[in-house]
Amino acid sequence: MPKIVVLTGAGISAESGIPTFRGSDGLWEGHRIEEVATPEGFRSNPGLVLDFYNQRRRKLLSSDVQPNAAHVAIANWEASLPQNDFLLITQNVDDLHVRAGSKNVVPMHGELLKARCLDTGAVFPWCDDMTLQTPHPERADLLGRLRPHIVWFGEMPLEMEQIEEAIIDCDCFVSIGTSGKVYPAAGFVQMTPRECWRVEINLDNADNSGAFDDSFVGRATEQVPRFIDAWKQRFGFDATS
Ligand code: BV8
Repeated sequence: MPKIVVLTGAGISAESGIPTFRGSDGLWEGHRIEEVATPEGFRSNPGLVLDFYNQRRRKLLSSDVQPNAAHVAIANWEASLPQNDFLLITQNVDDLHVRAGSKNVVPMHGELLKARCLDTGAVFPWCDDMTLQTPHPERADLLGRLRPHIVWFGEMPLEMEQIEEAIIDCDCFVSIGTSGKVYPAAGFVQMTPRECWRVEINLDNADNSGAFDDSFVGRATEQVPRFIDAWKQRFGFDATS
């Protein structure tokens, strides 16, 4: 049974109304990446960083942000396969893949709807705003000792061992909606075995497009279902399933 690894980036959530990172001249909702997505930025201005993530968390929790047809197509594809043959690695910190029904998901850059204790590293579900006055969920006497459970630049992404184990052994690696600019995710395609089918689905060329065998160019909601049909034909699966 083919082992499939899917890697997604901000492009797969774009049609759900979540802005991509490099869509608008590299600014991130009006901020430079260094000031809002690095440990240094958090240390020098924690209030600004907490507010940046509060804005994104509120937007994610608003009713106008829902999983789109690409998230759903991937979840249905996974559901049609044996459980251990499919791994979805996402660089996104939204929960749209899980809300669409995906099960085997690794959020390698963390999760917007989780908080982390600065002192113990403990992680908690988190849907509210987070400020410097926010009490610790387990220690009400501790204020402002939380950070977003997000992997910032210069920090080690999560579950790298599980990720690398899956990639070096997969028969199909498909990268969806990522500019291929951020490592180590952008280097995953280079770690695939020689006989792996490497596919890129993107609105336009990414920095690492040359490393893929085939490209499906266009919006994820259109191209992901097209790709899955092509995968079913290539691996002899009934296209109607
Ligand atoms: C680390 C969380 C080491 C924050 C993010 C070489 C090797 C290793 C590291 C490095 C290296 N060179 C440099 C580094 C350091 C750095 C890095 O890669 N820098 C880049 C800028 C050069 N990497 C790191 O720091 C990583 N950590 O390496 O640790 C280490 C070792 C030992 C000990 C400690 C540490 C950590 C990186 C994680 C940073 N955090 N996110 C947050 O979300 O708030 S990264 C951030 O950018 C996002 O999470 C996202 O993952 C990432 C990339 O963005 P994309 O998802 O690709 O989005 P983008 O907007 O760029 O592109 C969207 C694409 O979609 C476009 O191509 C567009 O055309 C397409 N699209 C748009 N609409 C659609 C569409 N496609 C289809 N349909 C559509 N509708």
